Amino acid sequence: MSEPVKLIGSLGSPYVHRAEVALRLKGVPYQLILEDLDDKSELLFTHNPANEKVPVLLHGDRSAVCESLVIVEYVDETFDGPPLLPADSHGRAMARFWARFVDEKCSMSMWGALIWMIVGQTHSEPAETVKDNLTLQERQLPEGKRFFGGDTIGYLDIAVGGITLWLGVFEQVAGMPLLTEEKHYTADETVRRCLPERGHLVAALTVRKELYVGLAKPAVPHAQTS
Ligand SMILES: N[C@@H](CCC(=O)N[C@@H](CS)C(=O)NCC(=O)O)C(=O)O
Repeated sequence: MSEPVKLIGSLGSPYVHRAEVALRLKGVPYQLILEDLDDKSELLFTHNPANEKVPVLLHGDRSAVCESLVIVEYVDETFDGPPLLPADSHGRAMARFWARFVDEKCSMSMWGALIWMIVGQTHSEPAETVKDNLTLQERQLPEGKRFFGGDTIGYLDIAVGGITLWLGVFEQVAGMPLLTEEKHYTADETVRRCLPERGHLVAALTVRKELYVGLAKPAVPHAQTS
């Protein structure tokens, strides 16, 4: 019998989404254990003492695998099913580089952009940075293909997919367009089954809007709350 797979996650996390999509594309049954990030459990502290973040993958009695992209690679190498990373080493190097680029250059400036958008600064530096970096990353799409993985969803699609969904939600919360949302990834049936519900994301972010504006005040001159 195969060993049980458990995923410690939280509702609406783009990083947890990556791990779930990888497991689903590989056809691996898993149990999702939802964590309340405002009141973290002993399970999370025990299995990810390094940074106490989700997702965390538990496979049998092995030590936990943490970090969403590390999990995607682990799932790819461990389980049968369609390959997620390219077959050749150069393709793998490219996919890993651009996935890291998305995390380092897009995810962080995305939060900055959200704050600026909320306080009404459309043409802020972080928003422009997200736009420029995503445009640069999108150029990696193979000619005539829908996905970075070619005809099917691969590692880089998974890395970018959750982030673009969140950007669309940020735009909705801030009431301003920043980017056009990616359509192919979110149209995929496997992806759709574990996509965070958009209304839930919008509601969760809207509740925190005042908090973000508070955070923005020291950084953004003349930040407005209305
Ligand atoms: N680099 C990490 C980021 C994970 C992350 O930021 N997870 C958030 C949820 S979206 C979290 O656990 N936050 C809790 C905290 O920061 O204490 C990854 O790719 O897995």
